[in-house]
Amino acid sequence: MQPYLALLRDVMENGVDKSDRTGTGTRSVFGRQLRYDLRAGFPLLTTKKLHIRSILHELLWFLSGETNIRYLQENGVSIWDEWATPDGELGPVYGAQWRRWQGADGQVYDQVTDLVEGLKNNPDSRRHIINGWNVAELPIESDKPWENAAAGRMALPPCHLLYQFYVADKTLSASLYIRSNDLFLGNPYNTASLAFLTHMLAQQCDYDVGDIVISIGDAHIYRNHFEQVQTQLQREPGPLPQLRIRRRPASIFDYRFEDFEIVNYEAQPHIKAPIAV
Ligand code: DHF
Ligand code: TMP
Repeated sequence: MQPYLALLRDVMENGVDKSDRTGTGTRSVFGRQLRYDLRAGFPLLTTKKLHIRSILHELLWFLSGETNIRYLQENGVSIWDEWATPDGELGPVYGAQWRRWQGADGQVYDQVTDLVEGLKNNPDSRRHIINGWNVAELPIESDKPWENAAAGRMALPPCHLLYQFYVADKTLSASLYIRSNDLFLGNPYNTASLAFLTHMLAQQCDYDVGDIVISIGDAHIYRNHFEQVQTQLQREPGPLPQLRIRRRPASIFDYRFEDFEIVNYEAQPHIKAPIAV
């Protein structure tokens, strides 16, 4: 996780102080890339304990096509609570675009099913993509996420919006574009989530795992996270844990939370930080 810690340092030292939609204020840089070799271990932060439950349930929820936070709440995950309507709606966010992209032709497109088919049957393709940036459903009503969701639009435009996969030598790599990244809270979740998804797809297609590459547009640290970032930068990272998947589910949609086991995750204590809404 050295590239992550180096990026935090880069932003603190070279970033520009900016105002932002939430009124919190950030320090940010534009255009950075982080790369992790999944063969070297599972890229979970060791300088701060992460809530693996939240990360995994969120990913299973995306894959199910759900966009109501009910499933998350039933599983004790509260990471999307602040953005939803009182009914738990988030509008057509990730799950909707991944599984049910509504074409102008009236057709409904399941990008995840198509992706798995493509990875299996046409590995050399340069078109293994999942795109969350559906222009017709972006929020336009308001700066308040729940007001957009109530109007049937996305509560937030997708942050992790473009996934691309690559197969060479029977090894699967993944690349993700994140347009806006909260480096202290969001980025460690985004990295682990992409790593889980890459392992699952590789298992389904009988490939080994290769690299994950994360490209970030606006890479920022919120002003009210500066102290937490300094604490983290004083810590020494430890060895990475490993992922074990206990069985091979019938499809990419059949994974359950209990199928995943993270072994040897020895992280330093959690560091609390307020989230900007
Ligand atoms: N808004 C902002 N300002 N930053 C985000 O990272 C963000 N992420 C969203 C939605 N909106 C966002 C979705 N992902 C937490 C982490 C990721 C996330 C939402 C919330 C978070 O609060 N993490 C806490 C622990 C919470 C938990 O897992 O129960 C943390 O300390 O990591
Ligand atoms: P924005 O829509 O004004 O860019 O605000 C979204 C904020 O949420 C921004 O700080 C980035 C952060 N974020 C992540 O870093 N990762 C995520 O996965 C999500 C959903 C949000």
